[in-house]
Amino acid sequence: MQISDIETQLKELGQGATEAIAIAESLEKLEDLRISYLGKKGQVSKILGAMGKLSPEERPKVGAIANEVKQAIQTNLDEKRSNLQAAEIAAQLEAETLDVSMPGVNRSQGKIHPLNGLIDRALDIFVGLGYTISTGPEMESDYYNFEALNTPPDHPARDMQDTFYLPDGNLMRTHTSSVQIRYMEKQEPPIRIVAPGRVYRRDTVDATHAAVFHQIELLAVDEGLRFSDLKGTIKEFLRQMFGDLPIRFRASYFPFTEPSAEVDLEWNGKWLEVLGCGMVDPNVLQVVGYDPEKYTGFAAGFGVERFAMVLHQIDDIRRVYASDLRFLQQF
Ligand code: 2U9
Repeated sequence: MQISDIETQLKELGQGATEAIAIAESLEKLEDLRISYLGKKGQVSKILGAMGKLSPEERPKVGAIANEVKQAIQTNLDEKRSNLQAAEIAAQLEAETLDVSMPGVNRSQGKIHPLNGLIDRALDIFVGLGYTISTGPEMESDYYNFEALNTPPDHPARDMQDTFYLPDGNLMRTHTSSVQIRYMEKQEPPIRIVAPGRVYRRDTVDATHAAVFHQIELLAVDEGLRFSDLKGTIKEFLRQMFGDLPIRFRASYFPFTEPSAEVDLEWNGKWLEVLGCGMVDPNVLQVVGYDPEKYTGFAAGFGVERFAMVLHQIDDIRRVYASDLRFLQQF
């Protein structure tokens, strides 16, 4: 083989490479071309393999041309690669373009449930009046729920129809008064506590009755507490809760208070019953070891759902638990 043949072949190869690189349309294709031209077993190497047949004087000449061609191919490849990469990034940016004029995704913010909001408000008022919050178990013994609260064995509240009894003889508390008995067993007067929590009644569920509802109960025991203290406390609480509405006390009966009263609130021309209260029955004080000659107490209790229904004009208690956002978003 003549030196001129090798030269021609190298130049033609360089020409062909330039054309092939120019039309390559992907980085993969470009890599194939690089291997095909400049790889160890590539076309340039193949031509240079024939150099062995040339004279020692001719070899450097051909070597120089080969280097030139190699260099030219490499430069072409590099240039094309950066062009293809730029095009790839441009295409990616185009595809990922964010349209800032699109409407945003609305994530609605969570809110306090109206019942919890009301419980928080009521507790805040009592804490402001010097009361401490106290809680206790929802599953109770007959003793803490009834016996200690002066509720006789034949009282209707103890009936199977009215209370959820558990197979082991325990029951689901029907009021939070059991919390106050437990508290009094451990603490000496003076006491001022407020007991919020879930209570259970085996009742027919309708628009105004739920099997599970929430109560807040209040208890104060001290020397010299009188019915007027109870009245003042209730009046102040209702004033902070509902505003300055007319209220009235009506004589009533509860096993654990004597005397007892129910409190009504005049709302839109109607008297609505909102809570029960009374002076703690001396028998209850005796049971927890307080001297009824020395101490007197007053107590009050109300249903949170009933309060919410009056305050927010809700017609059916079941709405409060339905988790219907159309209802909840009104608060
Ligand atoms: C002790 C002694 C007495 C708590 C009281 C009421 C009156 C009352 C009802 C209101 C509606 C229950 O939710 S309701 O069904 N409660 O009328 N509760 S006095 O008396 C106590 C509490 C604890 C040791």
